[in-house]
Amino acid sequence: MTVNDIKHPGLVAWINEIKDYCTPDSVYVLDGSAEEYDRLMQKAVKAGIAIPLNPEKKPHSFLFRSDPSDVARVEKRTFIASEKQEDAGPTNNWVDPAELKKTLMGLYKGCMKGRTMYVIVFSMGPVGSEFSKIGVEITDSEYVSCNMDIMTRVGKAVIEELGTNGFFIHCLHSVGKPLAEGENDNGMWPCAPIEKKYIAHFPETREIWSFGSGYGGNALLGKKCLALRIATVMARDEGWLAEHMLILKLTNPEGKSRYVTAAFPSACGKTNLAMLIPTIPGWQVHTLSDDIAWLRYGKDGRLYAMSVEAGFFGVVPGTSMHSNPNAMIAAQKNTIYTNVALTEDKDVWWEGIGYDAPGKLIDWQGNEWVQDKTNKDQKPSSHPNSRFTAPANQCPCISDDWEDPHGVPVSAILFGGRRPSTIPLVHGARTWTHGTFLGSIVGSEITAAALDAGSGIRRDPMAMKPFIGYNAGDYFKHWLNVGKAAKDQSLLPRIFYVNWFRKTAEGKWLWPGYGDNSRVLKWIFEVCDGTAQTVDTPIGIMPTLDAIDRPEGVTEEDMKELLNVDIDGWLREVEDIRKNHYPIFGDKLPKELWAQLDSLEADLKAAKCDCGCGCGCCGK
Ligand code: GTP
Ligand code: SPV
Ligand code: MN
Repeated sequence: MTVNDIKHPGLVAWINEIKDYCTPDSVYVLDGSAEEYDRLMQKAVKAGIAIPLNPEKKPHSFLFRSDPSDVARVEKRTFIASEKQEDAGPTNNWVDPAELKKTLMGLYKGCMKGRTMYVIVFSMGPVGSEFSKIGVEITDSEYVSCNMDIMTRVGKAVIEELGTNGFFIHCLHSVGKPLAEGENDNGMWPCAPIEKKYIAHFPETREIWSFGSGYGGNALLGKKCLALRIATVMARDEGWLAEHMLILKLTNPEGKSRYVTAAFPSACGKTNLAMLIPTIPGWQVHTLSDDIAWLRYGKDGRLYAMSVEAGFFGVVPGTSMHSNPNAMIAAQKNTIYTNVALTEDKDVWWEGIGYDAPGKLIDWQGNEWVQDKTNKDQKPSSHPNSRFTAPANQCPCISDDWEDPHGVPVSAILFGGRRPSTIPLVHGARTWTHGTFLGSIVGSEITAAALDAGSGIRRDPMAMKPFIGYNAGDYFKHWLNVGKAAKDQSLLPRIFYVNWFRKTAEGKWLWPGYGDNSRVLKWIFEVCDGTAQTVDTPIGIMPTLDAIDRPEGVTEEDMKELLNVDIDGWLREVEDIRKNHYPIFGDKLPKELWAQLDSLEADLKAAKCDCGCGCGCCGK
């Protein structure tokens, strides 16, 4: 399609403005057709940056290898440029918007030379849903265009929905690598050096300007930039929630279903939980989303979650027919692989795929790689943050209502992260406010999903630290307000904190995870039904020792450990929150959350007090 096919004067004007400024060789508007996807992909193949995979092994699929500087989100180069610094808050990098635009204008000038400028009109959420949002991404990358084609709804139907004056979120993207006359990428992933990468958000004007990276959340602007950072701001203004949450449907043996959402930090198990195959007989899980959910009240007073993406951008390493067969099947065809290894017969391979490397490979950096199982220090063939991009409707366990324009009513919200100790397998909040507190203290070991987040355990409130587009203290307040806005508190989802990542002193997993997590989901289902065996503890409600069926290999002793309330560990946790976490938010931290922390501490001390009075006065 061409610009002439667009009947929206505001959009046409913006396209022309960017074209004149970035000076691409040509402009192309995506119609979202299969033929178009192939044409764009062939262009990437010709430029040597896409490798067609063996059609017998992975039909209609391609491998890309990115630049080593461009393998994950870059949080240090991500900016929230709100008018006031205070509105970006303590968890974001802030730059004055006028200054940042000036810097970026310097970089964007002529940046698309030698390239095609693609106009991607896309919908986050089903086309036509009153809750969906339309974005327009202008990009000079075929990789981004093809990925957006899978991850969002793109093209004609969305352009029609936008009409002549519909609102859209402006998303400008360039890889930041203009080409000279006659030059093509010639096998080199195009991007700019790290100090020239900018993932910029202008919350007041709902704009996204991204420069210099072609990878994942930095470049597929519908995902973290729009559906989380900009959407959190819109959600605050409009009274809903934009969250880093999977959505799943859990069905019991009697055929009763409940919907569960779960927020875990990047690379902490959302895709795996969303596609889980229960190990308990008769139970089923179906997937609606593996990464992002938008939640709002329905007319019946319940909170509904809508799935906003159309595909999965999933972590590859560790994915196997054993750990996640649904993801393996989803990514079997029509899939884009990024930064995994290539086999001699043009299939893909990665660490944790479940079988040995079949012969000589080409690793994610394009070098020959031969598996050496005797060498524990061998560099992996695939980058730890290598990803597959696969259409959601290819997933065997996709839920039949995943495109419901109203979303689905949520029974339970889970928070979690990678915590080798202290945090038990599961505990539940007593109220929405207590649940908001649990979300606010989420912590996790750092993963490879961000390039520059350091190591150790970091607090990642609601798994949203890198994705809240405004002041995180105000975001907590907004969570509390959403709870207060409930017509009937008893209709609110129950909130839980789970931890599949407990380790023994020897560093082994204490809990097998994956399909066995269904045992915890079953208990949560029963809590929602009011039939679960529970005990009240200082940290919240918990299962009794035998309330959760034990998987093979988990002894009663292990279960005791998994469900133990480690009073001293929790008191250290409280101290860390009090000293290092909550003060970050200053006056913006809602008093209700400080009060939750105080009462948790008092309850822990009381549990420890053995002088008999139960108040903690003996100081133990
Ligand atoms: P993002 O796409 O970055 O948001 O990640 P995600 O939250 O969807 O994480 P994903 O499901 O891709 O899992 C990331 C890693 O955690 C993979 O290497 C998994 O193998 C591992 N993992 C997932 N679930 C479990 C579990 O229950 N137990 C253990 N031990 N590991 C798990
Ligand atoms: C994450 O990091 O949480 C992801 C991958 O889901 S990205 O789209 O790159 O943000
Ligand atoms: Mn994610």
